Amino acid sequence: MNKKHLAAAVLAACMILGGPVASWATGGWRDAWLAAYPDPCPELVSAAQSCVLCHDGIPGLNSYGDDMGNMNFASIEALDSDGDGKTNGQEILTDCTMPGDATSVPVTTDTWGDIKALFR
Ligand SMILES: [Ca+2]
Repeated sequence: MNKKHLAAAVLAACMILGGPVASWATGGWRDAWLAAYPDPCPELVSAAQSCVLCHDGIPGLNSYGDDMGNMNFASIEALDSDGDGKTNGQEILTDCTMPGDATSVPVTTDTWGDIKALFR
């Protein structure tokens, strides 16, 4: 099995197993991210649980994952990791878009903050 096949197999296992990967080293990052952002939109929770929030392959990181030097996620909220003009904080906290994917755009003109405000 070459590296490409191994990476694909690990990514598939991560996406299929979801919960059990919590015991992996990278599961600690996912859990820390979910603890730091306890109320993100469901799409970002799903992305975190399936590893694609920070990875574009295993062990490859996307631009947001590359910017994570530590688990202080707030310290990279002001950055625009994917270069789409929106800060990571804006993408996570209001737009519900992927901070490591410049092609990820809001599905509605309402922000996640607007939607949450409807239920306050
Ligand atoms: Ca961005």
